[in-house]
Amino acid sequence: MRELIKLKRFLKPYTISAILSMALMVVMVGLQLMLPRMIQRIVDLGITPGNMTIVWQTTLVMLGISLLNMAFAVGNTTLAVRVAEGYARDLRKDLFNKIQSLSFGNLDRLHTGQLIVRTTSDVTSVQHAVRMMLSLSVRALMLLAGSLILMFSTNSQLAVKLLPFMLLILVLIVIFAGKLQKLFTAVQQKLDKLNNVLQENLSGVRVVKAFVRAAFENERFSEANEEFTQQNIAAMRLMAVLMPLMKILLNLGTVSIIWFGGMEVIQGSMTIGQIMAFTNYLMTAMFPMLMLAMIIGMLAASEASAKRINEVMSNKPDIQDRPEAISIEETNGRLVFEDVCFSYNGKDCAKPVLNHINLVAEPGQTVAILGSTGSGKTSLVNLIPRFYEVSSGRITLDGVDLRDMKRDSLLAQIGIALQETVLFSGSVRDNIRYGRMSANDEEVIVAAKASQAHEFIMSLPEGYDSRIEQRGANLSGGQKQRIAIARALLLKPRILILDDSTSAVDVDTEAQIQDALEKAMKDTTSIIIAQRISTVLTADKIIVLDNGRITAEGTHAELIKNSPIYQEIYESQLGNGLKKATEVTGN
Ligand code: DCP
Ligand code: MG
Repeated sequence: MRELIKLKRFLKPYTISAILSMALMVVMVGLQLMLPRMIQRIVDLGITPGNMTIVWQTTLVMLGISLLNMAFAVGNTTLAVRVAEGYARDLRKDLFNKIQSLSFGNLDRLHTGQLIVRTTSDVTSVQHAVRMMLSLSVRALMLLAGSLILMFSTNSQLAVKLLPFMLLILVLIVIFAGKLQKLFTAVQQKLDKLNNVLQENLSGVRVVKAFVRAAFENERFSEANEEFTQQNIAAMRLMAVLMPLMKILLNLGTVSIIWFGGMEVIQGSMTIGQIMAFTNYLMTAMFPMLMLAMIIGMLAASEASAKRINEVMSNKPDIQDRPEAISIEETNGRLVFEDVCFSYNGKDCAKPVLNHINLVAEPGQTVAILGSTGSGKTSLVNLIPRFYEVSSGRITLDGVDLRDMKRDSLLAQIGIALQETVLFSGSVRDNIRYGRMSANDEEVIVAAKASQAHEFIMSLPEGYDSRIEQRGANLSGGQKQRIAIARALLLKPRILILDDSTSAVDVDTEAQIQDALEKAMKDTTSIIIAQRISTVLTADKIIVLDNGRITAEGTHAELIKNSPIYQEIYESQLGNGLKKATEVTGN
């Protein structure tokens, strides 16, 4: 219950509806508890003395009460549903907002697949708990207490005789509730496992097919599926035992009431009507107990869900604005790394991914970053928009530490095309405008022309209105990259970051993109990560990263003369050209 209680703040806006719904429930239970009394009245004062007036009058009253109860039931359910649905909606909204507020570091630790389960089925499960609490549990507890009290007030001697019997039922129910709780928790765990297998498989379905692992994956899925099924069957089996057992006990109860009560009737100390009321109260008391057992069992599953929701909720974004952070409006775009060290596990610089990074990018300059895979290129550029925070040292923009700026205002200065191109389902136009939906068609076309995307977009059946499928499934790698570059350019940023954004584009197109960028982004500080050396030839500054350190820095002409590592890369990529180039620089 602890985890569920932590989420009670989401009920707050619905307090009035919740209280109203419970109040209706109280009235309903009260009315329901009156019915056995009426039966008693019909038998004792109507049928036995042969008074028809009392019989039909009381019958009419009972009918009225039943109808009234039905109306109240509709009201109660409507209110309870409204509370539970509103609660779930708010919870989902908060979870979604929370996830949006998290930084890259948080997201590395929470898995996207799990986040989907948490915002959907976990919320639904907690919502069920709320509904059960609001309607069933109140009802069950009240019916139980009410019918017990009324049994005693009808005939306390008979009630006392039945007491051991009722205790037996209670003990049985407690035992069953404990068992059910265990079983439902296990069901939830198996469901989690099934979900995990499913998610991993679906997100990697292409790889599964490419490596012909379908049989293996089927096996894995079947296993999880079977475990889930068996666990469910086990839970249901217990319920299947519980129901008839309760029926037998109920019948035993009725028999003993008639046995003990019958003797009293013969002795004249009890009426037939009282016996009938008694059996009715017994029934009214039994079913809530059964309900409670089930509720307790199911709460276990909701508790597990609540725990996982709370796990997400308790995440604090790794990166937050300092209270004294300033908002930057205009920048020149002078970017300086001062002895930056960075590691993914926070402040610890013992095993850094980047170390002793010193780098100056002047306004309007193009800085190219070369380096083998895993050398830290992406990590380095991700520090500029503060996707991650430096572990030590600092990065400044126009002399101001990035951490002293409001992050939104910093991001407004930066256009970035991430290494992994992500497009959203929607039109080509909307994908390009993603960062600035107010851009007009002309601006979109200018950006698309600069990234050499205009031509292929125009060749699509509906041009800029053509639909892009989820994650850009209907485009080629190079097409996606060019749309991603256009998206970054459209922001007219002071700082442009392209992380290997032309890796899937052919060399000629890449050269055209560079030409266009040079013209369009004259005042922009550009940081460009590249695998191909041809991409970086014209850069104002080239740095070579190796194992998280800058091992060479300079223009192409300087590096080709002084840097063995650069010469090596150059030779391996443009082997034949090397002689020519050295000849040129040699002369
Ligand atoms: N790394 C990590 N956690 C992440 C991302 C990366 O621990 N969320 C590690 C993996 C590498 C190192 O950091 O050992 C550098 O990773 P980069 O992504 O910065 O490497 P590159 O961008 O240089 O490599 P590539 O050319 O493959 O993109
Ligand atoms: Mg990278």
